Amino acid sequence: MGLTDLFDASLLGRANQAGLECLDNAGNHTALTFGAVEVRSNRLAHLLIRRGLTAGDRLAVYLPNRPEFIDLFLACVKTGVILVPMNVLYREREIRHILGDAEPKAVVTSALLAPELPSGTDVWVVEAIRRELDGEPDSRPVGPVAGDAPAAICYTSGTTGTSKGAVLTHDNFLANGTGLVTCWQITSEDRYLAVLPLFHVHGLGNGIHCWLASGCHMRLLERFDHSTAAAQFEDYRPTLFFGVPTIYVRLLDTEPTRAQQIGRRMRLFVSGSAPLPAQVLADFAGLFGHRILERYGMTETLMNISNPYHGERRAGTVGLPLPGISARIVDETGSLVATGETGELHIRGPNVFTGYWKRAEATNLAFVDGFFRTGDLAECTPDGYYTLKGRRSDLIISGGFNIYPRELEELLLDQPGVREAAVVGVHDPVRGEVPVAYLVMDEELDVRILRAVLKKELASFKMPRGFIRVDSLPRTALGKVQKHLLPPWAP
Ligand code: MLC
Ligand code: AMP
Repeated sequence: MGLTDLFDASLLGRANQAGLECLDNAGNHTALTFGAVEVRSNRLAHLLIRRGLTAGDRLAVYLPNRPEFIDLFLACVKTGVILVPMNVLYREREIRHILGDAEPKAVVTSALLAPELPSGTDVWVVEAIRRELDGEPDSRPVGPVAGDAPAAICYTSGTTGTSKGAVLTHDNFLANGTGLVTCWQITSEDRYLAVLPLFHVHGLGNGIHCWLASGCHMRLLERFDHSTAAAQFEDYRPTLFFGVPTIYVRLLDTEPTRAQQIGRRMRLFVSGSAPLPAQVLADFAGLFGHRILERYGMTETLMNISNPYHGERRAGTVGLPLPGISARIVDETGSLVATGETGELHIRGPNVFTGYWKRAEATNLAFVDGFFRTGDLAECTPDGYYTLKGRRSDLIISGGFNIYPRELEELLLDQPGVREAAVVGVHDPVRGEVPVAYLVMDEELDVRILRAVLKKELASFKMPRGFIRVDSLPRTALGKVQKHLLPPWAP
């Protein structure tokens, strides 16, 4: 069963119902029935075929949240073309890596973002494509796509610093979507306010799939804007919301009477992608009258573990394994740890990806006994609740976006005068963590020049907040940098 079979209950079964509303930053508004979503994606699917794409080809997308993103995702689902979403904050160096690796036939983008793409890329601009679509047929283009066919390649930073493409199949997304709809009791009565970027699995794998699998109504915003967030809740009156912890921290600024009113209409707030501090959970419950449901996932596995909808949503934990998912915690030797002890979390289930694109060795290393090695450390209570206890590898999560220190360190070492570099994550009350760079320099450090150079090479969320000059990096006898011994940084 491919994803269209799952989505048909909405795309065909609710064709005349209002399904989607999109609002961009300029205030433009698009309202579509499920039937219109079906037809728009069918036309685009025909256009892909006419332009020579067939099942298994890759097509990259470099777009913010807008209706064309959804059209493109569905057109790929219907034709078997593999979608390669790219973060719109990525700059040319980061994009070049993904395009070189995934080798897409083209990149679909907007007129505004097109100049960011490396020269020589086959670029399709949505504003230009739109004119051609009117001539395409409204009907479904090709036959069914098999469940084990790849649906998307989602890039995620590996410990090596360069990102790897996680190949996710139709079955992976299907298992994830149906599991979440069931466990979080999402129905066609829900109203889902979507603010997360569709280029990551939180917005795409959870948001879009829960919307289409349940047939609820979705309002899609171009992005989350904390200055207008409360007004969006008041205007749309959602019942369902997915966010990263930074978003919940931002929502704590809402005026109490407005927050209570918003809370009265809401059914469920879900948080994930980064740790939700227990204090934020408590403050949010006090303000909005809702206990946020925290869950845990990864690009490679989609969602794994979730606090229950009914039952205790336990602060600091990510809850219990979702249906069909096995979790285990092992020590350095691969043996299961005793209950309550910390070890590496392994996951097995229909949600787990098939491997990294064109990286057999990395894929081999990522699996053991059929389990995916998440790299996250965890412990489990006797009643089955999992708590994440950090990561085996270096990873900074800032506002829900991942930053691998190694990528920044390699880039810093390429700069003239930089002899050694270490990047660490420092606690930040809003973003969770922010990166800070420690540098051993040959020359005087001119932070302005360094910042200007890095700005061209890095997505904005990866830019170090501080650059600190040190005489040497603390190292172990074996030469490994001891990051915890670096001097503290204050903004
Ligand atoms: C943030 N920015 C964006 C953006 N989000 N730009 C374009 N599109 C977006 N979607 C940029 C801003 O322009 C700004 O850049 C900077 O980020 C901070 O913006 P802000 O307005 O101060 O935002 P803030 O209130 O702090 O909120 C940021 C945020 C964002 C929470 C909206 O970090 C975000 O969308 N995070 C979600 C990431 C996500 O979906 N992760 C899931 C990965 S999947 P500048 O240049 O001014 O600094 C995964 C698996 C799992 O992890 O378990 O889910
Ligand atoms: P990504 O590589 O973007 O898919 O990010 C996946 C990582 O995000 C996981 O390996 C975790 O380290 C982290 N993560 C996701 N959800 C949570 C959560 N609820 N609490 C803590 N960390 C999380």
